[in-house]
Amino acid sequence: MNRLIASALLAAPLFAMAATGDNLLTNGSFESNALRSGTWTTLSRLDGWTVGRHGVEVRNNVSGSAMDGRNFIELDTTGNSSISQSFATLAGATYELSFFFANRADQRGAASNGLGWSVGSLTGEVGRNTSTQWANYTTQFIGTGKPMTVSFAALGRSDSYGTSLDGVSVRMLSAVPEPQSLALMLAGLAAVGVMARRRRRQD
Ligand SMILES: [Ca+2]
Ligand SMILES: [Ca+2]
Repeated sequence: MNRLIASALLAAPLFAMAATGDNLLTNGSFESNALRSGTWTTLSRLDGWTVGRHGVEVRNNVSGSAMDGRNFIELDTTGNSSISQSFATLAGATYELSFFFANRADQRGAASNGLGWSVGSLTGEVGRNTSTQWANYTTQFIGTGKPMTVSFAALGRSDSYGTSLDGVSVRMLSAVPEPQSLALMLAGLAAVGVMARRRRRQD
């Protein structure tokens, strides 16, 4: 019985899932630039992001519509480009990267499309097809305790037509136990130990 109580006390702080946290990324939905509907622009700087050699194409209701808000981006601008952003992490905490991707209606086909992503040491590819529907991709990773970087890069033929990206977020799903939780847990274990000793004395 005491072992059960002790196990429960130990497990509680470790499995307490925090409510899905705030987006740790700045400008993850690419809404920082005001664009009129039906217009687009290629920028060499983008709020929150480090932008690759060929810039970033921001669009508002051109060759598709945003998944979230008004703006979305594409990384095959005048050629295949990239963006990246770093964020602070807690060692051992679980995080989730989530983003949405879709191909243009006026695309040049699967060989021209595709988006590579990476976060920490994880990498992958999406969108190497002709689907024009927004699709969601999520992956989980563990914080290193140091700043980590999320990045995206256009794949496929570098021909100024590529895969669109919107709604990028990194959220902490569960933290490591907080000092207060650990203190409570240790106090609980001490109480269980005292009760066990008393019971043994009574027996
Ligand atoms: Ca957006
Ligand atoms: Ca392309």
